[in-house]
Amino acid sequence: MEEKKRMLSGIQPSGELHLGNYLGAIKNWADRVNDYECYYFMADLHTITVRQDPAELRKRTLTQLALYIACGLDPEKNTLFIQSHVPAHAQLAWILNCYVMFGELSRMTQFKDKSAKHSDNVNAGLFTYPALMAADILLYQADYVPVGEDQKQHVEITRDIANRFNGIYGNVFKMPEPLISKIGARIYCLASPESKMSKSAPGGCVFLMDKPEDIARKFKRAVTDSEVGHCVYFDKEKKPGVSNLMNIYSSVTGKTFEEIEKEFDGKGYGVFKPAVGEAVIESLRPIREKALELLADKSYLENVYKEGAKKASYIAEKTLAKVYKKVGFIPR
Ligand code: ATP
Ligand code: LTN
Repeated sequence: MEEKKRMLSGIQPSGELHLGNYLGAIKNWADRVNDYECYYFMADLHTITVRQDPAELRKRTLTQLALYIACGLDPEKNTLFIQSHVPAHAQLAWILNCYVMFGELSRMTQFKDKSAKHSDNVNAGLFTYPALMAADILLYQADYVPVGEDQKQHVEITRDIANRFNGIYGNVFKMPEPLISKIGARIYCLASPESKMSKSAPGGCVFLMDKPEDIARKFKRAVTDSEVGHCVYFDKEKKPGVSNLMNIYSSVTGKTFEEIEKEFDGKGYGVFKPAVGEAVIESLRPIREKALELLADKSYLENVYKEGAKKASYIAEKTLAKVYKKVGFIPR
């Protein structure tokens, strides 16, 4: 039997998971479980590039694990783990830091954005973040990395690092490919649809743990446009708000843009916006309920992340040992 391809991805527990994370990333992960060998983790090492409250970080990491499972990532079929539980991530990151160039790191848009946003704390970890992310991916010899569009540049630098390393030492790392879904790839903020939905703008952000009435309110207030007739059709340039809502509606219902245009023909935004809200509420309801149920059973979650760390470490340590040998470290 042919071996399954490997898939790996992570999200930082630096804030609560939101609809952008779900439609851009997690939903696609859950859909692929039968065809791939899957590894998903909470990227807690990455989060401290920005100052975190320790108790909050612990709580969010656990909530994120509960939400992964609630979104359909069955721990029996996927390896779910916490990044800091597998020391090989930090160990390989150090090595890869010595194979990535200052100039390459300076060109990363996430570094430019985050250093502008947190100008009081432009630490070295924020700068070398891509070396840690490359380690995350290369340790598992992942074939595919399912992420939202904003992470494509990080997967590309991972490939550059892998290529450079392989060029010197032979075939050590598999070349990973980003996997970006067409529909949910970029969900925009409901309050200012020119920028991506992000936890740092909570007003226009729908969190997976939001109560139904909060979700309804956020959609009713969603910014659209003042075009005469309030017609629902897709035009990203002229109608970013409506196009974003159509994208969300399509992602949660599976309906095509043509079907959506027909459904709301002549009905206006007053009908369209609450309908999108309702569809989102219904698709998130079981996720929120399941997550709350799981969070009430801490020992179950503990068991999941312990098992996950064991399985992940086994693979990660094999790659790390190979790398240590290649660069010339004496085995213990
Ligand atoms: P921040 O608010 O700090 O920018 P974030 O909300 O973007 O963080 P990340 O941890 O950076 O969250 O992203 C986790 C995953 O979700 C990544 O794969 C990312 O590409 C995807 N993602 C994040 N926001 C969106 C969005 N608005 N639309 C689609 N995918 C998204
Ligand atoms: N950088 C990503 C989170 C992340 C990741 C990874 C994603 C850390 N390591 C490895 C995929 C594979 C982010 O900020 N969304």
